[in-house]
Amino acid sequence: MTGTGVTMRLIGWAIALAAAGLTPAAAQTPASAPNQTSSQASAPSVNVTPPAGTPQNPGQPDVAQTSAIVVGSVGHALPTPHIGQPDGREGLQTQVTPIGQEAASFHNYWLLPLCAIISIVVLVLLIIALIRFRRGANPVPSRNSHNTAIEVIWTLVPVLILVGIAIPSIRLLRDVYSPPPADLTVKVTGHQWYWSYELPDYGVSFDSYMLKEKNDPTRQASQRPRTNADGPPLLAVDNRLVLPAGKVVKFIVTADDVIHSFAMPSFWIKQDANPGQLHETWAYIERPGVYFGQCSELCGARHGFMPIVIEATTPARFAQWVAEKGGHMPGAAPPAPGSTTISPVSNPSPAATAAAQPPPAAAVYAASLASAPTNKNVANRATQAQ
Ligand SMILES: [Cu+2]
Repeated sequence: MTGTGVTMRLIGWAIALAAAGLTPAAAQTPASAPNQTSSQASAPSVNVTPPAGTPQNPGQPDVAQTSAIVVGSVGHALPTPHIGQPDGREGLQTQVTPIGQEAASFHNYWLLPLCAIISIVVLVLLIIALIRFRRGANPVPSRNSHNTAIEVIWTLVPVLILVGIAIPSIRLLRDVYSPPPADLTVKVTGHQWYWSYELPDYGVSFDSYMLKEKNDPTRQASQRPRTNADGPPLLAVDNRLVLPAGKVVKFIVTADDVIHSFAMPSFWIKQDANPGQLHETWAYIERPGVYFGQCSELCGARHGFMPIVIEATTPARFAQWVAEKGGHMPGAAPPAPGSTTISPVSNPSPAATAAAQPPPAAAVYAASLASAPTNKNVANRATQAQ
């Protein structure tokens, strides 16, 4: 018995040591991620000079690896505090889609109070029963076995409560699963352990990796470290998905290895990404901003290190980002092979950098709030589409 216990303990230690050896180092090296080269090539890295003749990411613009990031430029907008990221508050994140607002209202102002009221009522009834009908106060027990009025009440009240929950709940489900016509489509693919995005109508596709901390021993010299301008630790990525605000975006979600989950808390999106299957979800992002999410399905050793960052911006800045990614607007001719795109990120000349300086993020944000379409716009469009 003792010998078996020692053997099992040794096996346990061996497994733990093997896992420790694999997880931080081997499993986190980009060698396990076949498309890291393309990610690095399209990511604006700092102080990296690839050796002469090194093939850059074919099919993507040849982005200068030595270029510095213009903080606030498209694809690098500054996150807004308390929006689109966890900030220590209890409860749900601020919702920036009509579906999210509907769901959050349902949760905050209907489900949660109802749960609280039911709990309190049941607790009070229990306390009354314990005190009033205790043995000491009732030496001769009651022989009642029926009370028609009470039986009708305790049947009807739960039925009414369930109907009261079901009506707004089914209405929410209907709204989630009857999206308005999409303005653009994004294919999202989960990989171990990064995301890739494809905008087929715009000729844009790229990979998105988490930015590691400066002092992270697993970070390679070619990998740009995270800064506060990128976002919170473990949530910032090298390549954000940039989308236009005020448009209906359809996400086609899949995976190429194991099950992942595409989750954006501030959009009310959590969609499993299954290999071999396409799932659809959608968002109407009401205002520009930087929104953070994570893979929400346990998908392996680095499950916690595949964040999602969506930057919603104005249509003009979205078009600029598409051009920087080597894409084209729908209907426009794709760029000629080998042509270089001028962009604030890929062209680090001082004049271009100065010209690319964006308006202050706060001003863009304030302007977007003033002109943000309301929930009704989407609802009307959905109604018209039916
Ligand atoms: Cu995952």
